[in-house]
Amino acid sequence: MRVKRRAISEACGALFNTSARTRKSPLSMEILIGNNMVTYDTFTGADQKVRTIADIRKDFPILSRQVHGKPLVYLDSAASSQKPQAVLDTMSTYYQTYHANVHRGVYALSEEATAAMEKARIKVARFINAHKGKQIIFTRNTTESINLVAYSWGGANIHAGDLIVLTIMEHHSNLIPWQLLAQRTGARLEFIPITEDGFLRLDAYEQLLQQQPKLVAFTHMSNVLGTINPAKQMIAQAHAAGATVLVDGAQSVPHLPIDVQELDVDFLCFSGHKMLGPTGIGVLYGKRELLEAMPPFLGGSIMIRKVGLRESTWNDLPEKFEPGTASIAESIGLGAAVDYLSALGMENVLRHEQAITDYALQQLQSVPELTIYGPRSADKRGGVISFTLGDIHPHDLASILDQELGVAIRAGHHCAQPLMEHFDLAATARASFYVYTLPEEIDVLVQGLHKALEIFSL
Ligand code: 7TS
Repeated sequence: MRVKRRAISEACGALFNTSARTRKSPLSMEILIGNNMVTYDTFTGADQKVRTIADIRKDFPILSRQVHGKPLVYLDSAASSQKPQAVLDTMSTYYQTYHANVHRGVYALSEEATAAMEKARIKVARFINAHKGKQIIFTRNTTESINLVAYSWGGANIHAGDLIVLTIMEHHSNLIPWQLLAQRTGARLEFIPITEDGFLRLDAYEQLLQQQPKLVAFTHMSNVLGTINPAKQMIAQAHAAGATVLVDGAQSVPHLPIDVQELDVDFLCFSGHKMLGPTGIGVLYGKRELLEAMPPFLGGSIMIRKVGLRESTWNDLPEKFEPGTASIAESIGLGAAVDYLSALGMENVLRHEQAITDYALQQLQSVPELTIYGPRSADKRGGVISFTLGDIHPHDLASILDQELGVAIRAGHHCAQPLMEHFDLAATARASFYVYTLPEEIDVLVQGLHKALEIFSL
């Protein structure tokens, strides 16, 4: 199926004029964003140590491999990030030296494993400035965290006729659980629309709030458009209207400094695998009074206090929501990922990604027939760029980039079909960046897009 050409340029206009001023030639890898001088290839960590991106890349063994005989250019971190050696070593050490089940053994190995997992919980709590470790519920991923809230909190609090406000830019993981809840309860769903350049229509949001929704759930950062939504303001407005708020932080927690107390968010959901951690571990943060009042989601194992044949009582937080053997290695690995990101400093992570995104937006202007979706300047978006190239199907584009140049990008609907429909598209190509992304990799992407145009014009 071909991407529909119509509406692409109409909906999104021409390529962006980025706001950053280039100081020297791109090769010098320096630009200004706001008042801050940003270098593309060096990184001053939270500890004030200056690291080059080349140094950071040495921490990620996979980045030195080749694909189709070319150095790997990994531009799909929004789908899943790569892992530093520290995370791999931490998990391997656990398996090699102190693996045992947690929260049940009274012997040394089990106690060591339990202590390591609980330490990781505290690290995650500090990373997002949660008040207590017990507000961090370990799940498998963002999807499971949202389902937990929809099933448990939603089942207890949402009734027929209640309104749930979402946005049209949600990942399916922050849409389907609410559809299922609405089907079970008879609740109503309404959606905040977006502007042409991919911002939420806050005027429409205000109008929806006048209908006094019970819940507002939105993504902090769009995995398609890169738009960073004004979460703090939206949460305050929702609270003023009496709504509870869930924020899908799958794309924001890995890339922006997050302070749940400052945001005053009720629930925040995110995944370890997108923030340098392993797969199979996700987080639900919740306000304590909400989590304590919620009934269990899944039953069995250590989520109980006392079990009878016909009824049981529940454990305290966080165990009430963590039945079954935990993802022990994965939670400890997530703790190591949080250490790694904290040493870099999340302000610096954001700054690097804005610099790389800005560079990419500039360089992509050289590609004819390219249309980019989303906000027009790097300081209003995260490191995700979705685009279409003429009539070339994004899957063809992704295959050419992979086979010709070893570039990994994602193509498809990005689990955001309603958003695709809004733009009258079947699919887009998407490049996404992280702490290890080099400007030279953007150059290879641009080279690949020129090559694809050549191939398709034959
Ligand atoms: N929410 C957002 C905003 C996401 O980007 C994703 C995954 C999810 C939820 C679900 O995360 P999971 O860890 O439970 O799978 N996004 C993508 C993506 O953009 N490409 O692959 C996965």
